[in-house]
Amino acid sequence: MAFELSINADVRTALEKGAAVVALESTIIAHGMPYPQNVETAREVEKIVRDNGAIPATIAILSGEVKIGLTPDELQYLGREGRSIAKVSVRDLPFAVAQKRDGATTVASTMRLAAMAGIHVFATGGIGGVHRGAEKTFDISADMTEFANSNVAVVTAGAKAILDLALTLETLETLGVPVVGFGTDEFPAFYSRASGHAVPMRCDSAAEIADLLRAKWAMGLNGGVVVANPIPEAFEIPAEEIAAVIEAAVAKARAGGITGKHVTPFLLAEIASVTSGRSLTANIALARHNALVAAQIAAALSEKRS
Ligand code: PSU
Ligand code: MN
Repeated sequence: MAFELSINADVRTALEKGAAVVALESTIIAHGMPYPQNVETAREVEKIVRDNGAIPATIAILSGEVKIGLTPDELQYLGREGRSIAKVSVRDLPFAVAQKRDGATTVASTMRLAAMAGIHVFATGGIGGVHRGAEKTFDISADMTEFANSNVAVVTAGAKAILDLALTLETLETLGVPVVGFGTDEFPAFYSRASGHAVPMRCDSAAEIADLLRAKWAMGLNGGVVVANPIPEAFEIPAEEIAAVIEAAVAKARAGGITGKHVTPFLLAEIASVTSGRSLTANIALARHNALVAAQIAAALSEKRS
């Protein structure tokens, strides 16, 4: 079987010119947020990328076709169908393609497909990581190992405190993945700007990040970079306020026997419901901010290339 990515015209033209492109994932749309906020956010995020000098490439699988860049109708379809669309991580890619299914791609599979397309900057909400209790469950997101493989910088609001952030940072260190605080010395905890965990390095501009990426890949150091970008202050939910909600959600998932790929979407929905949508507002704000920073990094990277 011959395989080809379905790259839309805008994205293809930008890639051919060496212009700035930002990849976007689709699990955050189908599984990370409720309809219709998911579609609204996906559209706004694409617009923010464009307004900041880059072309957005939202990635998903539709009827077995790997789409790099979606039409507005395709975005709407993904958002409306939501959780009935399979969450597709790297291991699920061949099944979705062979069976001509629809699939919402996670950070891991979006990174892999972006790299195949030649896209090196990607904006998400928050990456997956090492779950609490992973020493027993082995629940470590495939996002972690993907960072060791794909040459993609991912702009993320740190990682959620639904995870074990200390183990997540240890794992990234083991895998040789730079974790860069963007204007911060602390690894952000998604809803909160602070986590109590230091980042190993810090950059204060998109140009500095672009330099780091060029150095890494010029040295033959394959793999991704975590660009940890804290949620804007106005939208943050302080760690003290959200901690109990997260703990209760994790306990409920455990008691309910939620495992595997269902854990993350379950926790996100549970936290949004318990906070009466405040966590959703925070999630939207940080996703938009990550898109802005990713566009700036993609623009800086394409300048240096030309
Ligand atoms: N974190 C979020 N929102 C999300 C996700 C993570 O704040 O929507 C999604 C991303 O697509 C991420 C995936 O790659 O969940 C991780 O799932 P798992 O833990 O099953 O690997
Ligand atoms: Mn998992």
